[in-house]
Amino acid sequence: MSYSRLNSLDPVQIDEWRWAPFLAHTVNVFSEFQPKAIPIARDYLKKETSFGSKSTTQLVQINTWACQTKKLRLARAACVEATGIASVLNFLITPSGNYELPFFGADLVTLPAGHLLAIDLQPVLKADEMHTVDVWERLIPLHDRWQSYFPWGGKIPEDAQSYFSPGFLWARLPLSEKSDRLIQEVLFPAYSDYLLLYMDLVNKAEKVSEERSSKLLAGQNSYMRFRAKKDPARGMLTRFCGREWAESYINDVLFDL
Ligand code: DBV
Repeated sequence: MSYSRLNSLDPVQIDEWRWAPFLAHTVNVFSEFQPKAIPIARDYLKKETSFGSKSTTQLVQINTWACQTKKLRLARAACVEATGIASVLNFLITPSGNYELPFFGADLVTLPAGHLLAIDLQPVLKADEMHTVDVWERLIPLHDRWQSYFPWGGKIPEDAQSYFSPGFLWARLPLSEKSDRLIQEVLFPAYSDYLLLYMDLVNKAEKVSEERSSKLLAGQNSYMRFRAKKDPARGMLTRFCGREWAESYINDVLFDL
């Protein structure tokens, strides 16, 4: 009988999951911020199902790690492993609307066609300098340092561009040993740098006015609506777990307004 998870802070255990070191590091960083568990239904905390024909049945494991802290409304990781088909860490931090903070978003995806790697401090209000200047001043040097190791990920979907910063670390890599090394030796420290910057911004953030907070919340809601509507994983989650489960996972857990 595999290990069951009862709350969103319980450790995620997925055998041979390539993104385990990234989540372990994230959990370790959050341990300094008095994380509180989030009420999530058991069927979304840990889901095991099988995929494929009789002869090629593949185990699919989906786990959700999540918490909230004083200044962060929700930090949640969707962890997917279907060996040979998909291996994903999709991590999103949504700050409280009371602070002038961006989102932290990471989409680390391995498919038969290759690796897709996306890490960013995504603006809640992209066209608002009061929201972006201080962040980008520190983010862009980090991006200059790390993006150069990776081939650019290619065109970002037109309608998604307003949700990314100029410091968006974006790459696509082939499946190879060289890519495996690049992920362990370069992407991991890059991810740690981006997360370190984000948590330092959180530490320094001070409460904003009511008026400003409502503007930030409006920006957060438009982002959440967009992500829920256009989630590139919808097809995969529907194939693995059926339409009803996938829609509820996307709308009620991952991009919950
Ligand atoms: N993406 C998610 C969640 C995932 C997930 C919750 C549970 O938001 C996985 C899993 N992302 C995932 C998968 C793919 C992508 C692609 C499986 C590959 C889909 C495919 O090719 O079949 C960043 N993720 C992508 C893409 C981008 C991102 C830009 C390529 C999309 C494309 O080519 O169409 N982060 C992601 C994103 C936004 C963001 C789309 C939008 C604002 O913030």
